[in-house]
Amino acid sequence: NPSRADIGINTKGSDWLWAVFAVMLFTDLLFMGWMFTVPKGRRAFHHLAILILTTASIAYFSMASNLGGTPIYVEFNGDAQNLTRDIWYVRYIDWVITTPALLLELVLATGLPLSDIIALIFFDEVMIITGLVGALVASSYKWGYYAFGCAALIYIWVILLGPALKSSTALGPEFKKSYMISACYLSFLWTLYPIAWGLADGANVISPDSEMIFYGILDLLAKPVFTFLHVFMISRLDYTKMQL
Ligand code: RET
Repeated sequence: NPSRADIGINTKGSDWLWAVFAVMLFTDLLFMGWMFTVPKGRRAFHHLAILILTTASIAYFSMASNLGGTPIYVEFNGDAQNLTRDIWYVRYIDWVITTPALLLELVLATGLPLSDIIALIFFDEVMIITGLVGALVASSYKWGYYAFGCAALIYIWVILLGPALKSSTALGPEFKKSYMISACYLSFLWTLYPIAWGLADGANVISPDSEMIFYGILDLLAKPVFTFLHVFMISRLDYTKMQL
């Protein structure tokens, strides 16, 4: 199947990536402007959003320029047929920086104990790095890495639904409400990432172009849309209670 040997993205794919790049950069600049309107002690969540959107802008700049991917041999039905697929490793470099920052956006508004925050960040890193290594492995061992990554994501949910929910509840009903909205939104979106991985880097059943559209929509919802929703909601809360 020669189409499976296609690497890289076509012009349309690249136009889409430039569009995502533009949104990331534009919303990044909006956040910077917004940050200057709030007092210094209330800027932590803006800072996180800015580092998330800056990282995403650079990652999308790379992918739109057809950089940050590399052809990797892939197996079909256990046979090494000398076919390759472009693995976009720049995505994982983006995620290893931005996903811990997204989790911090969420839990720093809950007063979650530091020990739980450390565990959360560690499992997030396990999830992303196993995803990267799995994507670079040609044989079916890649699914072993994927399983470790999924287990780490499950542990993240356990912390979000257990201790983090408990801490936000202790801060008061308005904290609990905004936490629940952000946590449900984030948890739902994050389940779609391993599905995209399974279809793209894992089973190689969707083309890199379709992968760009799938992850691109997810990244827009998980980065600019999430950070704006979240920071708007928590700007109405009493920051002194968060013990930042
Ligand atoms: C991988 C593969 C290994 C198993 C799991 C994954 C989950 C990735 C997630 C990524 C989230 C990315 C975000 C990016 C920012 O916009 C690494 C795909 C579970 C949840 C939110």
